[in-house]
Amino acid sequence: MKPFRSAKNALGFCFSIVLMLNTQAASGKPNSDLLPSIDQVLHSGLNPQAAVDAMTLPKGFQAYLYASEPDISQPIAFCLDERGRIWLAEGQQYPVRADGDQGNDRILILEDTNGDHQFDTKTVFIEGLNLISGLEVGFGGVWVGAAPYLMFIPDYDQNDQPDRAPEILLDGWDPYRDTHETLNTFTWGPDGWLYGCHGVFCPSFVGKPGTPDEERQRVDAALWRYHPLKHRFEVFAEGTSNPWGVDFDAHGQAFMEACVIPHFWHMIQGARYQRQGGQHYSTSLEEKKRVQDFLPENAPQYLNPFIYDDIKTHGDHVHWAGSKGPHAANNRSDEVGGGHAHSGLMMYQGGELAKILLQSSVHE
Ligand SMILES: [Ca+2]
Ligand SMILES: [Ca+2]
Repeated sequence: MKPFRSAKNALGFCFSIVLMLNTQAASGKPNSDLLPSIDQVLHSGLNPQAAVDAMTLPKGFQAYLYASEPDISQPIAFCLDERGRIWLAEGQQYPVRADGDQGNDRILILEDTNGDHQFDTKTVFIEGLNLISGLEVGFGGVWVGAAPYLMFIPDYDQNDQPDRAPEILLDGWDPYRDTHETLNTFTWGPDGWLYGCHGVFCPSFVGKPGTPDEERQRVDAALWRYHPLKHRFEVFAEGTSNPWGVDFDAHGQAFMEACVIPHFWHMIQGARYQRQGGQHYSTSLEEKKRVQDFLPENAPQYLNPFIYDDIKTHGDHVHWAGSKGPHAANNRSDEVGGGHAHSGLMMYQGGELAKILLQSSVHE
């Protein structure tokens, strides 16, 4: 495994917060003898290095602690540049956007200059961002999601400082409702477009600044993409729940993860997928007649005559299947949704392993 991949895994592990809620303490009531024992979370509360040491890895893999608190704080997104450096967004402002455009978020550049798999230099690229939720580097600068904006911060001279103020490319991303679902997981696709995810309970109406309401693109549970040169924006596929992870396999096929409902999805351009809630906005004419009353008055319509049904999950198991039924675990951890949230996905197809999926599962 390459060091950068190892670093990404280690850092991704640090992002996961393992917190076990004791239902007895939370409710103030004694445990019923009828209930099974509370989950034993063996590795909760470890310091970052101990947590990495406790990881169980596939054969041939190694994990290293690349960065942790107090050197970084509230990491909400990161990416790698062509030099193997990590660009990391600190989301201090989350979950509430500050009034105005000035917030407390910043972007750091972390570099391992001596090859020991730990960062040893840290550069502050920019401060004062507000509700940052995604970033990617490329085309001479940094692409930043900070609702209500998708921005580009140029660094053409590559001195690791912005050449000028951020340029607002798109606005209309909802900065108020469920801010953990807004634009995230910026990833370059094999077609050169910038891909990103968007969740289900914070509908956005996206367009270039000044775009009239009726011409804006509704984005609400979706995989979207933006062309960095032509500056075109579109929904790639609609549906799922709160996706926070997308990657492409060696054939260029997109895969996305989502929370609560089934977690793994093969994303096909123009397709429509099962939703956690709300109404589809990509509809057939017949469906449009049926859901018209539920759509906001200013919601643009996207008719697709070839929609016949929702595409379902491509995974063969789920981590959380609701609080009832044969897959409801022990009726304890699932009461707070343990195992139903995910943040980070990578398709790995190197070495002896033909194809594996690395996925972060967040327990709360
Ligand atoms: Ca180092
Ligand atoms: Ca610069």
